[in-house]
Amino acid sequence: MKAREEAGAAVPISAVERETGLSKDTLRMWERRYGFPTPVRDQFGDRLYPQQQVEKLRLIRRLMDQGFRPGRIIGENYHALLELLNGTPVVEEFNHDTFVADLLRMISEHRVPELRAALQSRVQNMGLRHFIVDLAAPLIRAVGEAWFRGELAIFEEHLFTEVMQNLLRKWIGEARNTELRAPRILLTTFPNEMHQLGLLMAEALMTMDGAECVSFGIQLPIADITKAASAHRVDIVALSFSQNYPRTRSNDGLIELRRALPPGIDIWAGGAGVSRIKRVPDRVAVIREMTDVGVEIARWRQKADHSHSH
Ligand code: B12
Repeated sequence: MKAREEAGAAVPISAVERETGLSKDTLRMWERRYGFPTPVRDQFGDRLYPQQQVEKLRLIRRLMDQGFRPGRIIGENYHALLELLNGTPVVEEFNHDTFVADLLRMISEHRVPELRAALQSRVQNMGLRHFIVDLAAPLIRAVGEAWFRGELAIFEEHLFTEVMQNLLRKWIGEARNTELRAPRILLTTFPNEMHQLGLLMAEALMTMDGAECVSFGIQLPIADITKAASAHRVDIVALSFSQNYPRTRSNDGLIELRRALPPGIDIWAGGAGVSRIKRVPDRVAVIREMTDVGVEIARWRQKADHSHSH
């Protein structure tokens, strides 16, 4: 039953052979060797291929006609294959894990200019948005883990953080060239939260989305956040909490800040320290994924437009 449900508009192997030009033998061999395609079975045990997989096979076939080896492209998702086929700037040689491993080596071998150049050229290649959403977080996490395992010394981790912060600030400056408009967002962390990379990454995305950011760096006391918010007439206060930040303190702090801020100012909280909390204080928005920053900004603008038109 399950197999049939999953199959949807699935087709037998002979139809796939006809539609894609890939032989039955090839299809079975790929399944064994690469783990794709993954046909379901009908009640007689024969293979049935979901339409989605047939579509992907069709793309793979077309790329093979252009000279790509199946082993190189079969693991890519549909979207990436489509990009390859359309000849968009090719990311095909790039592997996230290898890149992260290379960078860790540069850090531990103290090759700082090379580290800087590698990060810079990655951003040029994949664009700042992709870099932040897909690569910066796993990279930072890998550095944290290497440090935790004792593979990186504290000074090496500090230097990496410094390099990343300087680059992020430079990229934020460059992104600021676009025309900025509402919302105006205050960024900071609560006292005792010293981790700043998440905040800078969020600031970069917000700036790219055209929001006007006013960052106060880390550790602004709650009373001062309130004062700064009104002095700078911000629409949103955005805070970052690392994994390390005590839950009770973030919760109490958010409640206190919510009480102190005028109701018109929204509070956004992000970072590993809040993304898993179960009970979010009232009228505080938790942003669980970096990619949601754009969604939240769009939602805020929609809300603002709506209230203006009334
Ligand atoms: C660099 C670093 C430091 C530096 C920070 C310097 C600086 N200027 O930033 C220093 C050396 C100061 C430091 C100190 C400490 N650190 Co530290 N640190 C790190 C490291 C490597 C990166 C931290 C970071 O910036 N992360 C923030 C972002 C990148 O990660 P994130 O919280 O998952 O957030 C993601 C999203 O939620 C989003 N996001 C984050 N903020 C925001 C905000 C908004 C508004 C939005 C929309 C989204 C968003 O962006 C991220 C990407 O997806 C991490 C490793 C790690 N896994 O993060 C350890 C790590 C966080 N540190 C850790 C620890 C233990 C400490 C110390 C307690 C060590 C000590 N014994 O002194 C102290 C605590 C200091 C304090 N009171 O805050 C542990 C925490 C473990 C735990 N579960 O509690 C980690 C995980 C390392 C590890 N593997 O053990 N640290």
